[in-house]
Amino acid sequence: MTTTHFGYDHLENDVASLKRSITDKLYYAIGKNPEIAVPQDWLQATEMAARDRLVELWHQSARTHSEHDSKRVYYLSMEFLVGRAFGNAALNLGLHEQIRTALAELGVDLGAVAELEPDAALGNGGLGRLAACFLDSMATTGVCGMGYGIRYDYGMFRQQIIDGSQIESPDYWLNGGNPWEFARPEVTYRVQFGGHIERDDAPDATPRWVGTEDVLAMAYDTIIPGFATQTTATLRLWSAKATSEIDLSEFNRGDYFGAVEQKNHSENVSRVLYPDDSTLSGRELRLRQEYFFVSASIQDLVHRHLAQHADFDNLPERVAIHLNDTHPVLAVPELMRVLIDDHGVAWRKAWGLVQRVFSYTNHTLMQEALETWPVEMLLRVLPRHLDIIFDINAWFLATVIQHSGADADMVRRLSLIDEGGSRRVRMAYLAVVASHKINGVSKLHSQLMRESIFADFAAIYPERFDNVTNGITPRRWLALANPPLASLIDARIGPTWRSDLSHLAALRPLADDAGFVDQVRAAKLHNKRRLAAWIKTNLDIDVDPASLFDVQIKRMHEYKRQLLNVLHVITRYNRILAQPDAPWVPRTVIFGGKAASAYHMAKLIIKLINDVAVTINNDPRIGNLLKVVFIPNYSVSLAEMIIPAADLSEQISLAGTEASGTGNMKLSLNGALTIGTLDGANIEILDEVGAENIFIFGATTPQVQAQREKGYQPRHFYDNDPELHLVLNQIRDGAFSPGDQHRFQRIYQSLVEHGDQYLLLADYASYVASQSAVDAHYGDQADWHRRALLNVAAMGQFSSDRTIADYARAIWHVTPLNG
Ligand code: 26Q
Repeated sequence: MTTTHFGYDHLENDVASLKRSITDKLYYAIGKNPEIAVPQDWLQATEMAARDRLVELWHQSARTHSEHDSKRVYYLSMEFLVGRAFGNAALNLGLHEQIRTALAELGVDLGAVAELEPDAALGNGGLGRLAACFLDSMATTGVCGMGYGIRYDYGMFRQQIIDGSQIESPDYWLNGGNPWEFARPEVTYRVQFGGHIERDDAPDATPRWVGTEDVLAMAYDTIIPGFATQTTATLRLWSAKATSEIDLSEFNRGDYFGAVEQKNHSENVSRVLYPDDSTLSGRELRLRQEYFFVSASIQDLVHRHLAQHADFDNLPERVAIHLNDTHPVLAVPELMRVLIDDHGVAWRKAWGLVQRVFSYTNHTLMQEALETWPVEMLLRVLPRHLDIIFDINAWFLATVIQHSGADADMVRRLSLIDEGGSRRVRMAYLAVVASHKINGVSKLHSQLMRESIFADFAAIYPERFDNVTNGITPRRWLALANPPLASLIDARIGPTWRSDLSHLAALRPLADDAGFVDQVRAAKLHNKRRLAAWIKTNLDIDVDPASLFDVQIKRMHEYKRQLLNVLHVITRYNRILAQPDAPWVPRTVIFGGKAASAYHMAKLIIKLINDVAVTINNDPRIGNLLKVVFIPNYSVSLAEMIIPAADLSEQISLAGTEASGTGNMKLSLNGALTIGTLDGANIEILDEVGAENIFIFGATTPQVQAQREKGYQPRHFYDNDPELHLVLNQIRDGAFSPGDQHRFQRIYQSLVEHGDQYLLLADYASYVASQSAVDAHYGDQADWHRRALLNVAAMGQFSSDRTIADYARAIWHVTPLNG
């Protein structure tokens, strides 16, 4: 099938044409005159003018990929944490300055209207943001990519801090309309739930899945522009719609409100993003969400395949389907079902195709975060898929018994069904058995993955396991977020780093150019002033832009050890009080991050940070030497402001717990020095920047294992380190919670009495010592910013373009067009 080119692609990009497009949109699409337009109208009109230009590239890209007969990559993800689209579109189109000028000539300030765009926060954190970076890089490098996910009505909840505590409220991001999406009512699939299976007596008769309650999935498409290329990618998100049967059947019984309720029930499936919270696992609505988007996506891609090909024989040559964690793994039995039940493909043949099509990325080793679903629930919600999973399990176990001589114990360990207690399906095992490649997201994580959770599988299928270290898009995370630094870089090495980040290495010699290093310092100061002004306006806290900005921004999780950071903050507070006249390096410690709504300890840590902040910020003896700021509602757009202003990047997870991290890459790319453990991608950052340009502390993974094996005793550290002892007692005895002496007792108990699961006390002394080394280095500003520049220069490896090139070559077997 060829795409017809109607010759409509004619939009010009000079300032006059842009002005014309914007005022036309304002007049005809928004229905307003410039005289009565409010800033939101100008934003929407400008977005639509930019979008028209993207549409031309979108069609162009479809033609190009069709001419090259590109193999398609489908990236299945429950989350796409995209953030704002406008600045990114303008940047990628190369129209930022023209649009700024066009708007200025219309009397509108680009910066001010751009701030009005809500974030598309359809993700929790790292995994969702990674998916967004991957779309950007697929578009840019010319991989024929499509992201499939859910068009949640409510994205990641909004976080307010009230009296120091997190309060959640819904994020109805679609309120003002979404000018970036194209509704596709004609692209609608039926998704079945419940019912039962009917089988005829004939041995190979196809089972029929009947008596189901169905929901419709309707497509919404968003264009993902590539940077300075003619190629784009597409994000197709599914929204749930009630079927007309529902309306009719209830309606005919005269039950109008019953019909409306039913409709609501069906449409709830795409209502809200689940917060990353393992305690919520097992929720049936979450299972329905997973199946809903996966079923629509599989039907859609099968439909597209059959429009071009007579059968499925070449499916693995034409299509790669990637599973972003196990959340979309029901795509495996769903593709089996469609092939077998809907298209009459034989079981063994279908399974052979499936195994060559799927690949899977694991993002966590933590046992409690691995997805399992009760057999009972699957039987009720997806009976046919449970059948297929049992068949896959039977095939798999028979194969391992035959080829590896597995004994009963090994069979029990390998089984896709956990028979202990209530029977559950192990989704990660299903993903491993069905995929030709399984990868972790950093070298350490991939190694630990092979040695721990998938050890038995790695013994059977060693060739399937691989590493692909994460990356970030340099467009959003440097070009867009940090114009002062970007233009300094441009002035010295040119603009090509945007498409090939390894070019940043050319900055290395400039570390010896005192003039340039001073410009880097000035750019950082500019960004810090901007953040300080934001903090003053929004939180009414005075922070000194000359102080060291120490930043920890990420989801609140015990393993990430925000609490270790707090222990250091209190230690520093005590030390300043003890020696007020010592030459302290002034610091501003900045936190940001959301806690899952049911994660009580994470919420208590937020409260502690805020109460410590109140105590320290209002202590006249401290003055400007130490400030603590918790920035509420951390988001992609806030990250774009905070990251360029950071001096120090806190990456302090317990070794062996953070799969990769990607904030670590963003901060270093923006000239922050890392203080971190030998965990996740920190290790690879260390390899690139060199030990002199990073602050490494704490136990290594083998040391953590050894510590645990010999029986970790946190109380030993409490008893033997007087500074630590004092800090823990202060937390326990209410030094930061005068109104409620016992408020933080549970934090003390979890550390001293309940085993300190993440070994904070073991790493405390080395962390505090490392923080003192940070102070010493910060004192020499020229040298500090020289090291900061060397961090920037060393980040070439961590572009998501490199990551996508790795996936393209080793996993998807596709050739990027702009490679
Ligand atoms: C599971 C069940 C029910 C509800 C929610 C979830 C859920 C949702 C999101 C579980 C996990 C997540 C997200 C995980 C995540 O973001 N992991 C991070 O992935 C990054 C990209 O690879 C890594 O850099 C981080 O190290 C990893 O923590």
